[in-house]
Amino acid sequence: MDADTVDAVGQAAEVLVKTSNEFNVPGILLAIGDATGQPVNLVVFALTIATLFAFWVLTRCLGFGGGGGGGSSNTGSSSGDCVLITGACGGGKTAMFQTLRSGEVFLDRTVTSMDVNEARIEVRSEKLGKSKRARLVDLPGHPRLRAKLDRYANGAKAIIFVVDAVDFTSQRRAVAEHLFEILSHPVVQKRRCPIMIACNKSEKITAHPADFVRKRLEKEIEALRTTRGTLEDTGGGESVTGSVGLDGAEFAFEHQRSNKVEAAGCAVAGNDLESVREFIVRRG
Ligand SMILES: Nc1nc2c(ncn2[C@@H]2O[C@H](COP(=O)(O)OP(=O)(O)OP(=O)(O)O)[C@@H](O)[C@H]2O)c(=O)[nH]1
Ligand SMILES: [Mg+2]
Repeated sequence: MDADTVDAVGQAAEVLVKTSNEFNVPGILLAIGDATGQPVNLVVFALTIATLFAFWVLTRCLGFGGGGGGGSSNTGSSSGDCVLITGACGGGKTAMFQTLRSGEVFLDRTVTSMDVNEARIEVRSEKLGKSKRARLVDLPGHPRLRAKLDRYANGAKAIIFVVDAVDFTSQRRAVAEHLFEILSHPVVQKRRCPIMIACNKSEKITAHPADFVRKRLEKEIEALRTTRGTLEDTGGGESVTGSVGLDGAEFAFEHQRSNKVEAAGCAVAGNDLESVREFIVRRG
């Protein structure tokens, strides 16, 4: 239950207490009992059930208990039309999700997401002159919450991997490990999801260009592939579920057989998200 729901329940409880203080509730119940010819405890029981049902209908209508971002808590697995927004903590996934959803720049968030945000929205690419309805899913970047990918991968049509293009150099190893997890994910491979590396915060003068990020990630993934391969050979490592890159060749995104990978710059700041919108319209 989120803070809004807790507030709403608290307010409803206050109203009930106030109402029962202001009105003679036992007297009303006795009157209903007399009028219907039913025992008072049966009337109380029926009223309680009716109140709970009404409260349940109200909470569903107001959309409480959804995915925290104003959508259903459905994983979208049946329709297979989700565009997953993933990447390390602080890259700007939630800011991007909220901005795409509302059309207004959202840069307020400073806390790390603990839950998934989900919403079905209309995305328009001015460059393509086309729109598309897509279910966007913002997954938390914290390593302990990354298992959420397993829940949503079945419904994934495309993946946006958000990178903080300013802090990229210091985070490149962790970013590459996360991307490696996604590239080797058996469901992501099976579904042949196209992946966009969205190099966010590009409005900053210190942001690295998308091409730099892409090449650097290729190098890091090559290093990971080598160490993980060596660990597996000696029986000491976790098994990697799907293979990444081509055997006998240095890792390059263009060798990725099951997933097409592209990289582009963007900035939630200034709503400079055309590259992301275009990707969603083309691939989502
Ligand atoms: N300068 C700049 N800051 C941005 C941009 N996009 C997001 N931010 C800021 O980056 C910080 C992190 O953004 P979030 O959207 O919370 O990051 P996240 O990827 O959802 O992080 P987790 O939920 O922890 O995985 C916030 O302070 C945002 O305001 C951008 O384009 N430019
Ligand atoms: Mg977030």
